[in-house]
Amino acid sequence: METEKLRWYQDAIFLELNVRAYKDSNGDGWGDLEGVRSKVGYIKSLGVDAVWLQPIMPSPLNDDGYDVSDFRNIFHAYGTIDDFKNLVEAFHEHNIKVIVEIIPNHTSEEHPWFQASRDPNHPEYEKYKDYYVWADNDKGYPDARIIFLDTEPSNWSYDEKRGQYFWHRFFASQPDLNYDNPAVQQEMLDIVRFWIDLGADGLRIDAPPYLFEREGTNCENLPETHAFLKRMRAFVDGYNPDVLLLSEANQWPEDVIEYFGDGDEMMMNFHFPLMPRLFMALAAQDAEPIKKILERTPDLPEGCTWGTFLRCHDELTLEMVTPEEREWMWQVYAPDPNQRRNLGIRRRLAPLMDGDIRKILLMHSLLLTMGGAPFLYYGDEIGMGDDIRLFDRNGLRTPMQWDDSKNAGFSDAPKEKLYAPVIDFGEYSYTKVNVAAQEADPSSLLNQLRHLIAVRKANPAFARGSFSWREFVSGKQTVVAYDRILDSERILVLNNLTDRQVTGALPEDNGKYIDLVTGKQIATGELTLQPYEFLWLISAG
Ligand code: OTU
Repeated sequence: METEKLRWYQDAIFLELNVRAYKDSNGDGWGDLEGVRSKVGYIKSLGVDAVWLQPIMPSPLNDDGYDVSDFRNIFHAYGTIDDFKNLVEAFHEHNIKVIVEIIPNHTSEEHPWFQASRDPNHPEYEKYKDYYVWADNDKGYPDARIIFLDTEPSNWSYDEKRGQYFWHRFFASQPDLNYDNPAVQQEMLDIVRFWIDLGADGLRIDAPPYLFEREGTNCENLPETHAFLKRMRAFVDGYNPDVLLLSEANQWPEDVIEYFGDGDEMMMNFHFPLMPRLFMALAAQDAEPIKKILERTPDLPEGCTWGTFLRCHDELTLEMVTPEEREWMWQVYAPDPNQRRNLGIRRRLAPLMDGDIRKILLMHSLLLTMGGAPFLYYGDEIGMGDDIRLFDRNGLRTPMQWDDSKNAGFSDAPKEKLYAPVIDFGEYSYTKVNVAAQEADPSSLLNQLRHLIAVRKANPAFARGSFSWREFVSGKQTVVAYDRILDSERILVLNNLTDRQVTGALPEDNGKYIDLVTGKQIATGELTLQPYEFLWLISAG
């Protein structure tokens, strides 16, 4: 792979976090930018290179900030624009980049544009009347699927004031912007510039497949949408070419590849098809699903990379699997129907792994060594649990568990003022699962992950070496085995997907190996992996 023109994000490890959930600095029960700033040292200690802040703009929070009511300001409980600048400065002092969320597809219904657009008596109606997608009936674009299946009966909703229907791919409180209107396109480019000017090193472009609508199509991945995204890229390249455009197109590999263009569109996209297959492979104790999807994954243009992840703030989406695979995944990982949401599973990583630290680490071994830029989700590094009694995906977004003091050290506010309850029950209670306890324990998940991240960073072959499959047990795929090779660095990775010991043969061709995680020397020949054990072995010549 090309190493000369390596861009900062191609090697980076990212942490996704929700400001609301991280640390409350002023005792109002809500996390805020100052709170995050007080934790920059902790974030640095994880070894991450970049932080993705989930939406921080003003919003009625019907979709947790993905329903923006003002693209040029900060949600009141999180602080001010100055707090944002201070936070960016603090991250930059620690050499950590900051990614801000841009939601181009829709706004909140409370956005002034929509308020003007829906009301013919509004003084600015003429200016904004075509900012959204309006129609006289709800018959248009019948081939577009409904994404939020659990709550939305239709992609159209009727607006009394305007006397027309408006189009929305997500909640009805999130009307879609009309990209056929050049003014809307320009607004979005201006908003991109606004956040770059404030110091953002990258922008996560939310839900890009849905920007345009065309009759007779499913209204996803349209050529017009790609044309606009290319325009955004050209603008960013001209304005500040170091800024990362990270797109979130939840699509099959052959459709996602279009979002990279010829290296002239988005620089990174999440690998949505790979993610569920990591969980499938573990449950099936068979590497086949991973192999198949990587075979279907095209090479990327230069300067581009995949964002890889295990979990995020959304449900573990099963949109990019077959209906049969989805049924099976639900049975295995979401036996309680209440754990299911839309076409996915609303659970965190640790509970999905039955709290088994061996399985949690094994999944991170896959995440950190298969290539791409890995994303961690806040709290998963200590094995936080979820609270499925909370509505929608909120159970995955509970306060960060810092220690075993009041409110898990998240906030000084009275318990009832917290934006969401701290997890205070069961095996994931903050009294048992928290940062302070794990800091003190060298064998904790937190400390083991820190070590794995450090090893991954010290060996660039993990990020950008060539990838080739190896066989460990003849004729069987119970161990995910592959080589990562970069120049003279040659690493063999073995991941035992099973709950049993597996004996196989280490290839003799490389002489001896060093275990990168323990530093121990390993002889070639027969080797037994313990249940869920993984090894990162570098050839020592
Ligand atoms: C994204 O979601 C965000 O991550 C969600 O938190 C928002 O609710 C949503 O946009 C609306 O702004 O559109 O192309 O399948 O991947 O809902 C992907 C689950 C999206 C998510 C999907 C997603």
